[in-house]
Amino acid sequence: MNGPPGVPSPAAVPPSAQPASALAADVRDGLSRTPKQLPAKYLYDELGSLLFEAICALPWYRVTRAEIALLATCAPRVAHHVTGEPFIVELGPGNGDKLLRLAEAFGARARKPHLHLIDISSSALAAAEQALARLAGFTVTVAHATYDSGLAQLAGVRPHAAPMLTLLLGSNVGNFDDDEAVAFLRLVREAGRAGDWLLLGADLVKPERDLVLAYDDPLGVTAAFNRNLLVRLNRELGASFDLDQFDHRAVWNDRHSRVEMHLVSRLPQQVAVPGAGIVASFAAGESIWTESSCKYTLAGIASLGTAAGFRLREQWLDTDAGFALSLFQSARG
Ligand code: AVI
Repeated sequence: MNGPPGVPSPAAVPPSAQPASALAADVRDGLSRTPKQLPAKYLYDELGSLLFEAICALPWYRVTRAEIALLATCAPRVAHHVTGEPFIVELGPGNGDKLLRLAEAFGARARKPHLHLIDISSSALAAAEQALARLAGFTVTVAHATYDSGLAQLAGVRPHAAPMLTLLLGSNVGNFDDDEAVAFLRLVREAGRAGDWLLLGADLVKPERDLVLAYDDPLGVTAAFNRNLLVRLNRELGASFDLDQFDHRAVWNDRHSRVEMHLVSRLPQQVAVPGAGIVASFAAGESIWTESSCKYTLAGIASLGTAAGFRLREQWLDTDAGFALSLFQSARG
């Protein structure tokens, strides 16, 4: 989602549906700012999505594995709370693995939940749909859309009487800054009704060394994920970024409780980006800020939900990996 400086989510516009002009406008704007920055949503072209999947398998990036393990404990409790024949929406389902595990906890019901996937990546939607095909009796629908537009369409898709459970997992919320996160969670709440549910996965503050290793791994996968953004700009906007002249850097920003990813220019240079109509000048050591990943305390997660109009109902914690799942309910009246 987000985080990236001022961007709502890794979800914004599907790469395939992304008009070149939107990318061009964002690049023109972002590279004219001080500090230079680019929306993190542009990290997720086809190769970027594959690299992110590889990141999730790295020993140093524990978010995905911790969340999947925690789902085993929490899914039956979620199913206990969310009664009836729910409409379950996942924002950014990835390969569908987490939703599959959660949905299995509802499997004993005579009337199965309706699963609805919203993602900017058509390849992720296809993979998730395939994974969920294993579930017998569940209806699965997809929206190839940004989170915002997918949420805006929900009223027309959701069966009238169904309680809604929205999943925002994988610490995607951390890619927003706190104000953006509250605004986004409010959007989620407003897309539903009083009494609806939100399951939020969020990564916790942990020792700086572990955080930096998670975003600057010894195999260089995260570096490739970050630098692939320059590959994309070269391909889609005819830019002339020399990959050898930009270093990946991950830094812990204690004041804002976030890991920031940057691409740092090794030397003074000018880079033409014809598709955006600019030539960007870099000083040696000057960076492009490409992503922020906020890290939370349990109380901080509760406050985000409360500020957006939710009430915390239950929280599950992996103390070893430092990860939490929180079940919120939209406040009534
Ligand atoms: C998608 N998002 C929650 C990931 C994160 O941890 O911020 C993206 C990521 N960037 C580098 N590693 C993983």
